[in-house]
Amino acid sequence: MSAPRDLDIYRALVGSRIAEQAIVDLNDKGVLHDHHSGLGHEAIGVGVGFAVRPDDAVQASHRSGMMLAHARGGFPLRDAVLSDIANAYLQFAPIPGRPRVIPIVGLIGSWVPMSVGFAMADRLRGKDTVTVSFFGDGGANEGAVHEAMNLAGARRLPMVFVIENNGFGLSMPASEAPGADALVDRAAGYGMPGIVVDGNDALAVHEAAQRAVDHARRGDGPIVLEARVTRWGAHADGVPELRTASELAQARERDCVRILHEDLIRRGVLDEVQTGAFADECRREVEAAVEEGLAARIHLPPTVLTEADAWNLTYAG
Ligand SMILES: Cc1ncc(C[n+]2csc(CCOP(=O)(O)OP(=O)(O)O)c2C)c(N)n1
Repeated sequence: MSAPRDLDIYRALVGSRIAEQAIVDLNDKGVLHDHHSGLGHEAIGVGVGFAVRPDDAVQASHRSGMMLAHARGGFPLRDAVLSDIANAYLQFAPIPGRPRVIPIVGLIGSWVPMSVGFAMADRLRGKDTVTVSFFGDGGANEGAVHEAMNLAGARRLPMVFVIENNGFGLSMPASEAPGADALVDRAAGYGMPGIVVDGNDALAVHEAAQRAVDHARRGDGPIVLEARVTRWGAHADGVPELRTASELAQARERDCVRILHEDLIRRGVLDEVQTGAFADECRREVEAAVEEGLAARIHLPPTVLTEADAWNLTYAG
């Protein structure tokens, strides 16, 4: 274990938490809409973000975009926050010097085949890069994901499939949706190995992600990383929370920030003064970014679609 790296991971985790909370607060106030909160998921994006190189192609899910972008470096908190607030989509802009990102699309799981295309293209170009694609336990049941994973297995592509298993696909509990007990067990069916990790433990995620990325990079083919985690809030705005208050409180007990904080304090890598300084720095950066983002925001009128609009927009012409 390297103490400086662990501190960097902690700092990225704290920054991601503060930024994510700021976006959630703006949603609660009705300033932003339709955010899929990543609160509780931060250790996955951060842990994986520290395991990849800038020239690796990474496709974040709708939960982990901000933390991944921030953790991969070259992407300060300001830009991560602006990308969520100012309709700027900076995370996906191919800016020189920034880590390579593959965008996602609105249909759950349908983005995964794109990442397989990236891996194939990189191989044809003779690169030694790895492609990482994130999706949830719900997404894991989509046909496009099965096809993508099968092709990656058949061609032995240098890919890591990260399943963020938060136990729910919107309102469908993972206990009811898949036929297998563990999603990672599916890896064998695609001809690849799989690793399961506690998605609330950032260092464990990082260590597992590093093993997975190294496996893919040395030519051993694709691999699955299933990270088990609990999301802290409802699926998204306007979707009722299905869990009881005590289930939610239980979910927050395995807080990834607290787990790493306690570990670093115990090992003498971090002290409370530094803890406060990290949080203050991140808070200042996020507050300034929120102010800047709101001022720069492109104010689109709220769209209320009628049934006729939906029909005409889908089928006209
Ligand atoms: C094909 C498709 N079906 C349904 C939806 C609506 N939808 C958006 S997010 C979501 C849940 C996806 O669950 P999961 O993949 O587990 O990710 P999570 O949101 O739990 O992180 C659903 C059903 C969609 N966007 N695309």
